[in-house]
Amino acid sequence: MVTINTTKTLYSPENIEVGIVHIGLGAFHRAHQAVYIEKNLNRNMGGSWGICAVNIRSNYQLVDQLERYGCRYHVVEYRNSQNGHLREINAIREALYAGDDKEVLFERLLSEHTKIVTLTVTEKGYYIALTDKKLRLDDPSIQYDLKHPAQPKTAPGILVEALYRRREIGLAPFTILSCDNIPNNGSLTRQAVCELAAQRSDEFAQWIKDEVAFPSSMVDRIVPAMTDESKKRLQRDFKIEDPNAVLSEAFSQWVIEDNFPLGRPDWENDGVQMVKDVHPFETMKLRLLNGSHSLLAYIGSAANFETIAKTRAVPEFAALVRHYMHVEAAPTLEMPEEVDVPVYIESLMLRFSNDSLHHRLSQVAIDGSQKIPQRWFACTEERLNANKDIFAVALGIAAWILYVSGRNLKGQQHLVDDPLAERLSECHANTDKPQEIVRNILDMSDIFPSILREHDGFYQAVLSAYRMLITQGVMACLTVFESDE
Ligand code: CS2
Repeated sequence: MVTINTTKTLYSPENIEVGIVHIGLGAFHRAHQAVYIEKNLNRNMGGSWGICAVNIRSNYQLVDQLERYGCRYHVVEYRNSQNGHLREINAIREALYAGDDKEVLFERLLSEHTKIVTLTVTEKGYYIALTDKKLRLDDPSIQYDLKHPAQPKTAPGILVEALYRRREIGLAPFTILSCDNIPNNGSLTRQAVCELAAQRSDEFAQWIKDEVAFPSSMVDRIVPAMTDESKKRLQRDFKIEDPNAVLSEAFSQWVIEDNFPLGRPDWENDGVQMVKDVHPFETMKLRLLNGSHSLLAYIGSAANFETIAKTRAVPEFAALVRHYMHVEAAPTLEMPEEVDVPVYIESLMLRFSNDSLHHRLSQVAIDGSQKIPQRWFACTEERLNANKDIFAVALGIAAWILYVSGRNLKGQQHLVDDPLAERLSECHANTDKPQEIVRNILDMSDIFPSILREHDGFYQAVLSAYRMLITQGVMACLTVFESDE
């Protein structure tokens, strides 16, 4: 029996002005930023911070379906399998699909009411090279945008064109707020936009640097992709017939650098932490939460587990994750003052055990080549420099190397959803020698920085973990981590 609390919309949605354009409408946006805006509108009984949520390349269906329901949907927040909170959400006032024709989107972006553009376009959506942090000008999509600046395909292309047009008509630029899991996501977005703008003129790029604010933010809420099973569960537990409903954990955090020249919602009254410097929060969350997630995803998949909660429930896996956080990651972090490391780590362990989420390892495993560098590499470099072991990360990388072969230890196949999937798979082609496979992968200079590529200790650590993984299996590899559960 599930205990349900309900929060309903208190304002009149039809009176809400759109002040925010969000690019990247998916489950995460619906269960995170849109919930904060809903709280804001409810508390203020309305306002001008409604959202126009946009997809630019995929997921037309969701846009269409949301529009059919007047953009009203529900979020179910599971504290655990017995307690849930049902929220009605009307904060998204408009859903757009801007595929081949971007003019409706530009109309929105050129409105004087649009003060903020938020983004969840995933790591790869910024077209920034992971190693030198420069815009990937040779990427075919960026090349396309350079040739068709008025009908761009990428998020940076859209932002550049919209800023260009706003400047032409003398309208102050909107603030751009990245909500993706990337360190320094504000400066990274600025880098992408300014470099692309510089292809038009240096003077335009300079104007962006001078006039446009790119605050950084840290976002945190575990939101599994919806499946038919989870939709049925929502119907059963909450009696809602809503194809656009999403479920999430109860926990939610949003830390934002307070830099909004055109104004912003009074988010601080809705639980958002408005701060001067987001960096310690971002790195803490990325390395501890996301870093652990990726470990569970790849090592858990090698052992044939399906969800984060089921994997974390195995004491040896819990020991691995605790070791990774306490020993390999946390000591390399400059933690936010108010955060107590052991308390934060145990709160993550608890969140990972939320079995109501059915958070699939395969979801976390997507785009590994784009995710693991910012989750694992900084602490690894620091430990290698100090001649310290990297058992957990080396095993994580070994399991990821196995994962990108498209097979698990039993030889069962799975899809590798990653922009570099083809090249990663080629590293396994024509050889089954561990030393060659590991070398081929670690030589990929668009993933591994030279400091790791050229570090023999790093290669040896990954190779020995990979050998052990494929010859003795996952559980044998986990014996080095001491279990206390
Ligand atoms: C996960 C994140 O899929 C992933 O890579 O690690 O989506 C994670 O659930 C969120 O960042 C939690 O805030």
